[in-house]
Amino acid sequence: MRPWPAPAVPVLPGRGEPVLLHDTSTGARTVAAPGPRARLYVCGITPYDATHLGHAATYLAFDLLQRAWRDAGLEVRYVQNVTDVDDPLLERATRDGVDWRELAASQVELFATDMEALRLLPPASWVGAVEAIPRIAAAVRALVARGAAYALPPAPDQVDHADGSPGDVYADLSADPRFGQVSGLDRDTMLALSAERGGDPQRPGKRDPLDPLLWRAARTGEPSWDGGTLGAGRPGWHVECTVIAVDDLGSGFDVQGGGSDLVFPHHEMSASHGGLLYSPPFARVYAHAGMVGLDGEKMSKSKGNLVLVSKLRAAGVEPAAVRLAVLAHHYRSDWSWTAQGLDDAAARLARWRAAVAVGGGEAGSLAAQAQEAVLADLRSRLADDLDAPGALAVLDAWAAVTLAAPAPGTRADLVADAVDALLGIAL
Ligand code: 5CA
Ligand code: ZN
Repeated sequence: MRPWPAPAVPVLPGRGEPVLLHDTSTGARTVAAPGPRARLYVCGITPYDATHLGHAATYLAFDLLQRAWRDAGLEVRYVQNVTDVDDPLLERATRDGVDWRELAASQVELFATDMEALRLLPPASWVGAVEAIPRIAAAVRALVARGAAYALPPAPDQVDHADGSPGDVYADLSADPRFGQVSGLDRDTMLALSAERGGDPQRPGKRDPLDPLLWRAARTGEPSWDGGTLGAGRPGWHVECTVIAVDDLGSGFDVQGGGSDLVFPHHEMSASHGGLLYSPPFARVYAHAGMVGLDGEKMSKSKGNLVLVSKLRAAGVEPAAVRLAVLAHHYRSDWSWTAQGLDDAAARLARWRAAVAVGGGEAGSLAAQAQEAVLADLRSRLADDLDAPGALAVLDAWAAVTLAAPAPGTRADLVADAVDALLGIAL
């Protein structure tokens, strides 16, 4: 897919610090990418509804990471997928009487527009599941060939159940000694989350209730593709991300990212497939953004309690204010979107802009030194597990001092560039 256009990113003097990130799999902070290249995969949208603030917050977290990496001199390669064929998308299309491909295409388009408005760095490679199906099918066949996957008997509702085609194919988790290392969860929790998040632990005939679907045999009324020896069908969700990530970034890439709702089963299973298909580990670090809610509930397409980026834009809200409202929360915390948070962000943006307009000064002056200190402090806040609230506090303090002793007509260009490059906000 063609990604949205990239925003301009000013190059700052000096260099940022190596970025430390909390790794879900170890619970410890670690250097996110030792360099000189940084390879990032972030799980993309399932395009059946418009971008909500939760999605935006997750992508913003990894946008901050990339900006900090670039500032630290790393060459960043960023890949994102689009889950453009999946049960929820097909169900929504059927419910609304639209073609699933048209629904996906329209939502992908809207997402790209939202991302561009929010000035998110686009992925170098933006890959739809559908376009990757031949490669995914090959990976599933490879798992079957090495005894790490098995087919169930054909299901009665399969299109070709009578002609000897195999049934649905599942990964055999007992083939993977590393299974469980990403999430570190106990089995009961895994079972509960599997049922909640797209798994089918109740399905009879599986060797282990947790075994995830790799290939779903064709059903009447569902799209399907030729899977070779797998028969006609479509891929399971986790193996899609495994293949799309490793094909582009190579096994052992630096950071696998997404929201915390993906820790289990999605990232656990993707890592399991990846570890068996290629040389382990699948990724070096697993990083997860907290869940954004509305009125105390997780914001989700299925619950319908959404604040849409596109609606806010249509209502005239400045995207920079949306960005700042999100960045007021640490990426790992769970938080709720509020109108007050947006008002606060707009007020903060106005204060920073007023300070930039009067906060410059000659080289060597106190005002110039204050700007250099801001840049150093922003860099150290962001290198510390992307502490955006800490970065905002640095700027608030600078703005307060600057506005108390303004030098009208002197623009604080260094601060403006730093906020633009590191936080993605143009002042
Ligand atoms: N297509 C899959 C990933 S392969 C998927 O989870 N799609 S999604 O559209 O449901 O979510 C897209 C991204 O937004 C994922 O990284 C997900 O973890 C994140 N996300 C979803 N809901 C929220 C939320 N309420 N708060 C924060 N992040 C969220
Ligand atoms: Zn994914």
